[in-house]
Amino acid sequence: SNVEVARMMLEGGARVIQYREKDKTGIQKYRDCVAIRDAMTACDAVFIVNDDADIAIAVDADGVHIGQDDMPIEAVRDVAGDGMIIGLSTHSPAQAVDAERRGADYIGAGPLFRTFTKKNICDPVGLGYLEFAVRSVSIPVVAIGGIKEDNLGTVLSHGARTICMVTAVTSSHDIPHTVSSLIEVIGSCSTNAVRPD
Ligand code: TZP
Ligand code: MG
Repeated sequence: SNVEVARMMLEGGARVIQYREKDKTGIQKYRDCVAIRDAMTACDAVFIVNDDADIAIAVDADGVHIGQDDMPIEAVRDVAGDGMIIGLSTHSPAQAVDAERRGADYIGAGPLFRTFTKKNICDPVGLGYLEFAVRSVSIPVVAIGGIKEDNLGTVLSHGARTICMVTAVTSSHDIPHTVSSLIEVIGSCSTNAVRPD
């Protein structure tokens, strides 16, 4: 279940988890999020809810994540307040700059590679865009889309400091071990800091 997977990710040391669920009802998502919120509070980890600002607020999540076709970020900010982290998916340099200007707390940059996790997704945006985003905005840039153990080094070498992985984690037969070894790779990458500051 979502809750079990989240617990195993926490066991492996994940510091941020986003709840992303497209097939459940509001009440099912709310119940999942209450349980995940509790598990994450116990670990002092950051909990972000995808799409549903109302659920994020109701369960006292740390943040909400929206996409380019969702409500404008200003409207989400009005509803969610200044204390809520708002993340915005971006797919181009113009969107990255715009997201920061409009008050995003972090951006997603991707999809970097082909992925089957998300429906109706644009073509891979390329590592050049990741590099642009890391150098050009001062908010965190979350690299996303088709990132696996075998291309993680490449993603890190293009400046990513924060990595989002779905398939690479959820398809594992030992999620805590997979998460902790991925974190070790990320932590040991010496090129993991290209921002000129
Ligand atoms: N947004 C851009 S790519 C993506 C989302 C939600 C899916 C990432 O999943 P995976 O399995 O790590 O490619
Ligand atoms: Mg969305």
